[in-house]
Amino acid sequence: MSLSGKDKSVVKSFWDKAAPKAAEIGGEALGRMLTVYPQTKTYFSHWSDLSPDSAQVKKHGATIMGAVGEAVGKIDDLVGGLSALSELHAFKLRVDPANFRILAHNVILVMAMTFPADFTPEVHVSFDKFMQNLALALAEKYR
Ligand code: HNI
Repeated sequence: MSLSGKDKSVVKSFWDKAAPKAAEIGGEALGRMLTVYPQTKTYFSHWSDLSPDSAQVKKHGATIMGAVGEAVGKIDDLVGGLSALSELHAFKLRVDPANFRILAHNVILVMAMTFPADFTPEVHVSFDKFMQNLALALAEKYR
């Protein structure tokens, strides 16, 4: 399901609002993913603390959301824009791409928690489509 011009503008203007809180949102989303979907913990077994309060989880949550923010800037070419990151996850980290959707779900949940007024159904639809397209782009090199 490709992003319409309207989806892109909705995502960009919502991101302008969310960006200052991106690091915090990423930490919360990653912490929830690791707690609620414990199968995702296998990829982070080299970390000493996988709890939601973990400094490593918070730091990596910020890294992930930094990449999501860059992806907003590359919204017209997610596959090209995310190809290096896709390659890293496919060949070096060997992350099962099913997990991208699991993380996307958690990011959306935390967006809704953090911005109850701004995360309208209209924003939800477009942001969900964006995260699904981002997940697809990250899975592109798995072939
Ligand atoms: Ni992901 C590293 C972005 C989903 C497991 N990941 C990164 C880095 C970025 C990143 C950026 C740092 C790259 C570098 O060092 O050059 N990851 C993203 C994005 C998504 C995502 C944008 C989806 C929205 N990653 C996932 C998922 C998993 C995952 C769903 C596993 C369940 N990522 C990792 C692991 C690392 C990683 C593992 C290395 C972490 C470390 O510190 O060793």
